[in-house]
Amino acid sequence: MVPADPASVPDNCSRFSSHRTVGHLGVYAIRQALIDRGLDQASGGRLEQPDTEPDREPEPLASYWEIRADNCPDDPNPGQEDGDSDLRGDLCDNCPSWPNSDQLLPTWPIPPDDPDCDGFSTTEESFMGTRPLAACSDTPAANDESAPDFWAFDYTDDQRASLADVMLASQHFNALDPDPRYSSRYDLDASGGITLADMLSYISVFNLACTP
Ligand SMILES: [Ca+2]
Ligand SMILES: [Ca+2]
Ligand SMILES: [Ca+2]
Ligand SMILES: [Ca+2]
Repeated sequence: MVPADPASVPDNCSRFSSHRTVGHLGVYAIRQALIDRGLDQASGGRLEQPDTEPDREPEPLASYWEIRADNCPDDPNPGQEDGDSDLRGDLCDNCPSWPNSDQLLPTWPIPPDDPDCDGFSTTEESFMGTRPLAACSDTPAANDESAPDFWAFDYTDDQRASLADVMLASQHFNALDPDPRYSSRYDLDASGGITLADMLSYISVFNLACTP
């Protein structure tokens, strides 16, 4: 038998190698496209490369690059921090301490530096002694949770700004610091007195709940 011309024999190894190279080039091209669309591994948690090499076989694309949703697609946040666990990263969450995955805001005004979106800035909450990173008491049952309060309007910790809260505040009405009846906890506008302005501030939230 006449030996075959080596040049005419298909080289399985070369074809296989070429297949893998083309396949990997495709993977890298797709990966680059993902990077261009904001899915970059530099920000962490976005693209992962599992160990695929031991079997020496071409890997399906899906297993080669596992793609996870980025909780802040437009901002680099390698740690993917999400303090309120609403699947929006802290960096791009309009209320990072209030679970609102739809990013809808409460009906009351939100001042600057109000991460729990309860209508009071961290400075105001520090003055009143409420929790700046938690807007709502854990349970709707009244008076079953210890201080400090969560929502400044809600003295009864029943997750609602109601007549019961206004009645409690009214016991301190017209008390000016240092009157013993004065307490910064009831001084919602930090004016140094429990005045009509503090009572009237309930109008915008009356009978509303603090739950998202
Ligand atoms: Ca969040
Ligand atoms: Ca949130
Ligand atoms: Ca607040
Ligand atoms: Ca209440």
